[in-house]
Amino acid sequence: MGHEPARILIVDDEKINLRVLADLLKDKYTIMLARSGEQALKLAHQEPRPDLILLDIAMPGMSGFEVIKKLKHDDATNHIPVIFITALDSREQEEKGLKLGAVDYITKPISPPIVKIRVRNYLDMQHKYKLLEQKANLDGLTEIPNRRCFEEVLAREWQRGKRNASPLSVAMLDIDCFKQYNDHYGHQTGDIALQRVARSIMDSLKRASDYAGRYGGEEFVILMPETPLESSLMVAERIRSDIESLAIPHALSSIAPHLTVSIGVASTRDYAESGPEEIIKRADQHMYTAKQSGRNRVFG
Ligand code: GH3
Ligand code: MG
Ligand code: MG
Ligand code: MG
Repeated sequence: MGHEPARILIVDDEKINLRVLADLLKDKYTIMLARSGEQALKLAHQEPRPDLILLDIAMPGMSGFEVIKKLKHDDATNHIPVIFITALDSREQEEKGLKLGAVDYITKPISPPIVKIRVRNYLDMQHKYKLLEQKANLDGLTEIPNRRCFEEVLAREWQRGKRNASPLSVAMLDIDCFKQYNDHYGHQTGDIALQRVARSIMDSLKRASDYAGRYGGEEFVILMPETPLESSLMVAERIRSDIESLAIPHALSSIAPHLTVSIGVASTRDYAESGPEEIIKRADQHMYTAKQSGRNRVFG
């Protein structure tokens, strides 16, 4: 999140309510305002997304309850904490609001200092949550996405490819003779080589939708949505040759005097007949074929 001020989306059909809340919070936060549920949903989807939403319930058109339902049903917005700020002060309404996933329920008239403190507390929590989420998704050594995160993205891209009937390709990369590399240069130098390989893979990817992760020890995986086999083979070849161009010395390699990798590539053929594990399996088999046919090459 850096040190940018947090963004708060305030939603209320009455201008005066928006003004009161905005005045209260504008010194410390970036404020976005919406006068209706429809407008709120639009702003919640805009990048950068709000870090917190203060949501009125009674509004003409879409009510706050409908807004939170939509936010919670959407992967892009369901992580954003929502606080209801409302004149509806019955227990049933409060229960309903919290059941729908709001983190808090504040009734009007508000107490400005208490609203300020609650907002700060939820933003602190949100910040910690984001840091933890980042840690859970990134590989500690190479700081690129880890296998767990990759598998989540793969599952999502698989569904999207299936929906749009668009091709999806996966490349599985394995460093050649890496055991000997560690034996000769030591584990720490091996770790540095892994970091350089990860960086090089990221640098070789040109499309924003391409996605790379560390799959295992010295294995990396690249996901290329909307990419047919021929193009993904070209990407894989660029990744391979970029890594070779790093010219990381490898005295004990049986392939070359520098570090090389073997890559297997697979593309979806039939979404109906298989799942995401199947494309990984094929990419892996092709990687072994690349190994068996001499290493330092792409097979697909
Ligand atoms: P091949 O060309 O067939 O892939 O041979 P290889 O030696 O690379 O394959 P093997 O699977 O036998 O060895 C993989 C090595 O990768 C062994 C392991 O010590 C090393 N390795 C795995 N994870 C790490 C890591 O995090 N850091 C370091 N330095 N080495 C690692
Ligand atoms: Mg209202
Ligand atoms: Mg391996
Ligand atoms: Mg290897």
